[in-house]
Amino acid sequence: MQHRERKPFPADFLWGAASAAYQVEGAWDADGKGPSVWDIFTREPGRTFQGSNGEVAVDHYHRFEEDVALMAEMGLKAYRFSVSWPRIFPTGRGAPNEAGLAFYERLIDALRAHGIEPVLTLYHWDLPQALQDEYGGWESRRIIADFEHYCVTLFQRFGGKVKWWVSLNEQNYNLTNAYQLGTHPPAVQDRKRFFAANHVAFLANATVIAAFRRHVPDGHIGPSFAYSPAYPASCDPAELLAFENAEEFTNHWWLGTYCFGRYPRGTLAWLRETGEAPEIMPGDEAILRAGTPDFVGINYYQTLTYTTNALDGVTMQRINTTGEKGTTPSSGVPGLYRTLPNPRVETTNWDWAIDPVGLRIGLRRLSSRYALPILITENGLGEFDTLTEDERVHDDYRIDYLRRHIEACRDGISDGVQLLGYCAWSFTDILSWLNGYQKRYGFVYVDRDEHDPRDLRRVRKDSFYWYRRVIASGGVDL
Ligand code: BGP
Repeated sequence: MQHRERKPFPADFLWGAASAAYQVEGAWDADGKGPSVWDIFTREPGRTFQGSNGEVAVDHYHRFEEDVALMAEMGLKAYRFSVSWPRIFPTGRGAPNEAGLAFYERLIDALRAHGIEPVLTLYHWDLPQALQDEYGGWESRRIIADFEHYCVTLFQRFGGKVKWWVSLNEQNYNLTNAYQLGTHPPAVQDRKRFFAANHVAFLANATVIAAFRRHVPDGHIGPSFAYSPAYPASCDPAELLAFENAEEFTNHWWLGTYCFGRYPRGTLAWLRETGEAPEIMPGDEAILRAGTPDFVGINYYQTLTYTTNALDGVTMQRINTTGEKGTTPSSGVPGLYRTLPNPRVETTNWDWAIDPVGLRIGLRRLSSRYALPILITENGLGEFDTLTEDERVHDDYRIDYLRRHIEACRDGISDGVQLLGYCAWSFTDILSWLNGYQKRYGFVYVDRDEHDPRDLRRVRKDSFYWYRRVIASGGVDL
């Protein structure tokens, strides 16, 4: 579609930036916080890039006022952050830790004092270790009640001040890493257990959305989904079919279940054939149907291109976590699909396709199929940055990436997509789960590396000033 005149961004568009507790806060055992699965996992040798962890991270826990002041200077309209469950319930349940709640209250109040809308993520992967030990975390239905208790505690405490909520962050990506690739805790490689844990996560997600309606009736809630729209490698019908398989299995398996409250039938039939389907108990579908979201949150970084994969073909492979370009292997599911590099698009040093048109395509696919508003909860460029001697970071490559993706948002809006906002990933530099501190995303540089937290000084990058102009002009001055 080529429009003679494109629509503007809406006046109340949420121009934002995002983060996650484990990646920014540090203070891993401060003020009564219990250990999360990531606190323990990162101590095991070989799990993360150069053994990096979030014990200090960028010390946002102690420096949030400075960070919020930078957000205000930038003119940010929204800030998406996550609450660390073990900060609130050190062992996952029981009586809340008031010091943990008080920290988030101070953060929320500081944001609101500057007119910045808080977007609160309930779960961004830092499960209390106690629940992993006690009943296997997401593998047990017992987590549903504990997760609901934790979420309702936050709804009751913050529901009057926070109107935008994200339920689970990237259930698809997190659990794929945790139960297929073995690269997130609990580092299992078992597809049957993967689909079982994923089913429990769906039930937990729907349960808290239903609870949210009772506690925060004027709020909005939805999951954040890691959306990599699928492309076929060619117009060969066999490759078209592989692409359809990928779009169904890697995207609509989750989005369809969230939005319609039932599993896509074809996908479920295939998993029954392979013996990997989750056990769906009487009443489960009613729970799923009663907890559908107000919006679809998407984390968009790249498209993926697919070709056919034989029944004895390639399996899932781990991603590039070093920044050595061209080291990502083909990854897939035998009998369904496997990935290929897309020769038509550039890639980052971590081999992620840079594809703003893919964002527009993805927005339209979801908008047409699910007829819900969409909130971009993450989009950004992870790259090496250089701090110059005169304390600058000339990240023109990041500006270029963001500009083209924001253009794609405007195209999507012009195509009829109801886009609520855009949260760039990330505000400050942060810990990348598996890639350490060298893969940077922020508008604000933080002076530290994998081994040395140095002084954690904040330095505004060129992209900081650029995004400030974008926001001030309502997305006109790109
Ligand atoms: C998403 C996560 C974020 C963030 C981002 C960038 O999957 O929700 O927490 O980490 O991806 O990924 P990475 O850090 O691997 O480059």
